[in-house]
Amino acid sequence: MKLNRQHLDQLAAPIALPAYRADTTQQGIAHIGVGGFHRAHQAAYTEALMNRGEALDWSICGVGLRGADRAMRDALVGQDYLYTLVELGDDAGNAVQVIGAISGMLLAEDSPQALIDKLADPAIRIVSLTITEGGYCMDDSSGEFLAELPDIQHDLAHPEAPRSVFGFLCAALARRRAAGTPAFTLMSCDNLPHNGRVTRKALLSFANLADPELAAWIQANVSFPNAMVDRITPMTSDAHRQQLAERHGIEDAWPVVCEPFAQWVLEDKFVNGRPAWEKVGVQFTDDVTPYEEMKIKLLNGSHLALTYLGFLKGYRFVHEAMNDRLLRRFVRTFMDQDVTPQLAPVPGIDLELYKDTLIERFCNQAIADQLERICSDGSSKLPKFIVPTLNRLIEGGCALERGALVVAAWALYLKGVDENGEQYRIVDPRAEHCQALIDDDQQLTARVLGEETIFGGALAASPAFVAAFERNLESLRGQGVSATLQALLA
Ligand code: CS2
Repeated sequence: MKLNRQHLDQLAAPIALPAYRADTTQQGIAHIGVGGFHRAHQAAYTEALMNRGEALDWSICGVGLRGADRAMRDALVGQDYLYTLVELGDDAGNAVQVIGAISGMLLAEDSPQALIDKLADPAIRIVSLTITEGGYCMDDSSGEFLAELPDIQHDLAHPEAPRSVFGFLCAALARRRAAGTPAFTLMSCDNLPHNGRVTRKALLSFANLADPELAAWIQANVSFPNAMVDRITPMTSDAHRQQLAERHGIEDAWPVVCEPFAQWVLEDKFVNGRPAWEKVGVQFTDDVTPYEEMKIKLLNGSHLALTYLGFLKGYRFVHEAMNDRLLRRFVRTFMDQDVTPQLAPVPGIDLELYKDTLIERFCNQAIADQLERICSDGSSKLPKFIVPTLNRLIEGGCALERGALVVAAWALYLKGVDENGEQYRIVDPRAEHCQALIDDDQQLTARVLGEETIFGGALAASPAFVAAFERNLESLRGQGVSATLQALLA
């Protein structure tokens, strides 16, 4: 049965359905970047509230800025924006839910004006973002806005027909200011340390170049809450679609599969109201810093520690890599020895238990999370997820062997062929640039570690790190992943 509103009443328990009427809702959030994660996280939390009869004026209007977003819009529009969320755990029952919290989706490509109108609409009081770690146009080593990027230059020259997220946000905020409409909260849901602060810096940098008066208004009127967001959400595969059709009779063009676990810790800084998300499990706090540091360094950082080694060894799924005794021990040792000593105490969280849970989550076989997904965009994930950890290790005179192995594995992964001779593609907007770093064996170390946009300056400046990197790279090449790990963990 094809998923749409008309067919909803043919679905029955255990499939959970929207418990509210679509015609009683109004859009209050515009979300830029409708992918699996948004649909498994913010939209699911909002749906839970709507199912209690609340937040009906916070329905979500999806927004796509890239040509690639058309496929998602087409899939959703064909089923009245409904989609299925399937939670898969190894022992938990598999919860299946149809979600209706998204009630429309606009594509910048179709009409930049319609999109600016929407973002300027007084009913929209929150604009949220999942535009990927690399989407904020920030130089990771200097922390400065990359104003010279072609899309940014384009938007500064053509403010009425923008392409970039910051161009659209400024165009809409200028309209709100002129019309006397209150500003919106700009809420990042990407895995960046201090994601609110980074969003603020990027938007204000752009606005200052475009119109300093507007920048001052934004500074005074827009808020940028920091958030820690967490839910492992693999890429939807054809197998997922087929499973849903076979097991539950639902034909969904783009369902979402995720783990049962979800967490959202959020600063309560909303200038124009917000849904009462605290009623459905969101934790509000004054300072997200310790939570996001814990999550990014332990979860996202360990994902990177696992993924390049696992991929080189020939694994393609996270749980497969975790079933490798050596890899699993390496990841846990990295968490315990390298990351944990750097973490501030996290209110209400037992770090040992948190790490046990992470290991369990990584082992989830039912969701079959793809290593390719974790490997992707290394050039923007490494600086956020792992370089801060390495910098602290170097500063503290700590052991560098494990950290250096992670970077060496990434460098070797860029060759595009694993230990079994299997070739694969490098998914990264900067793939070509990164692959050029490892082209010439003579220069490899200096080029890789000297790549400041990814590693800053500290790795290349540390003779101990350089030596550890070279040892590990040589060992990976000569001995392979398993022997390298065996020696390192001995
Ligand atoms: C992953 C994240 O893409 C990655 O590298 O580490 O997508 C991770 O699955 C999420 O942050 C979990 O919340």
